[in-house]
Amino acid sequence: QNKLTVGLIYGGKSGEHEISLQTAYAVSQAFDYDKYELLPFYITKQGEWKVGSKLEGPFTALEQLKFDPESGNGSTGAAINLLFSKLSTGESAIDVAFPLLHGTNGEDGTIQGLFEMANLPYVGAGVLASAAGMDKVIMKKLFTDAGLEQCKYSYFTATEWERGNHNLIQNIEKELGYPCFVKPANLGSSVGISKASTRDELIKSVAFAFRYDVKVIVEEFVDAREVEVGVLGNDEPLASVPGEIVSSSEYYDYTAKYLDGKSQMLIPAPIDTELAERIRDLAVKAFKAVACSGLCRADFFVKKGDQTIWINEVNTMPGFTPFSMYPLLWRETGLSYEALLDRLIELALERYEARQNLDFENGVN
Ligand code: G1L
Repeated sequence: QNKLTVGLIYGGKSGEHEISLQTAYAVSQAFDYDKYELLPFYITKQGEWKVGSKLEGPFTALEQLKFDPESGNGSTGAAINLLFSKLSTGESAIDVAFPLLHGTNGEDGTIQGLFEMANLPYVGAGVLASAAGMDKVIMKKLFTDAGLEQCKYSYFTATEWERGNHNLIQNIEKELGYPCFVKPANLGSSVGISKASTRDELIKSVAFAFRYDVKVIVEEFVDAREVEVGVLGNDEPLASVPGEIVSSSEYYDYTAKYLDGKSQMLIPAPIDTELAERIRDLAVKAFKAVACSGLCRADFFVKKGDQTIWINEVNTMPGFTPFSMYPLLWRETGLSYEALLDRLIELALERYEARQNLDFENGVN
């Protein structure tokens, strides 16, 4: 038989454990089982790996993803042996890895590194882009280098702050002003973010953010619309139509989906074609700026007055249920959830092949 075995890896130690399980469930529903079979890998909240048995069809209940004691193998060793079987036996248990999780504590690129070591194709961004996309400061530096406009920001380490924060505070007040947003530099956690409107609040906000990372970034407040674009591809990535995130209540007469009750998605974004085209072009530039492959969601601010477009961030691991922004943007652009999964796997295999053919991959260099 010539079906591709997809290693679906989900769960994990991060706060997004449950979201990951729900996403893996939805992804399992959407695979074409004439073409693929699934080998599920579940990482518990404690970080243990469990491997299930091969699936010729989707999960039928969410509980199945954690495996019952009889059907799942609860040993991390067994799971890792399967993941590394290409190296140990020459025969690979999976043809392509599909990770649906953040790396440990948000420091990403880690799971991608594991696939590199196992010599496996994998869906989504590589080590470098995953790691760069997880660090707001590194990401912003790459955007600047690519000539993308963005908000003003300041950053410092815990050590620098403790050594003396007087100059840092003065600089923030002079360059950014109030209100400003204080965030842990690593994007892994959506926690630790707060808004500061006074010097007192700034000091409290910084202390709060330092609970989640040793590096903190402060961003100027931007009064803008939030517009997001899906990017898909490797060398020559394509951009989806843009979508807009709006705080609810003001808008209800668009075909909108609720995110969490507080905001909603407008797909496509109600903006004129010329602006949409400029944003799509910038989304591809942002993808390339972080050396991305596979996919990312590029998030922009569009300033309310002059419609200046600022890059906010790229997310190499965007929400990925059929009701999340990224898949919905592609659906609106003409690519169904099912077709999106096919394309992502195709891109994973293409990237792997292209890199396989390089001399250094074969030990020549
Ligand atoms: F593999 C992909 F396609 F690149 C991929 C990987 C991870 C897409 C989306 C995600 N998203 C996430 O892992 C999550 C943090 C939203 C949890 Cl499901």
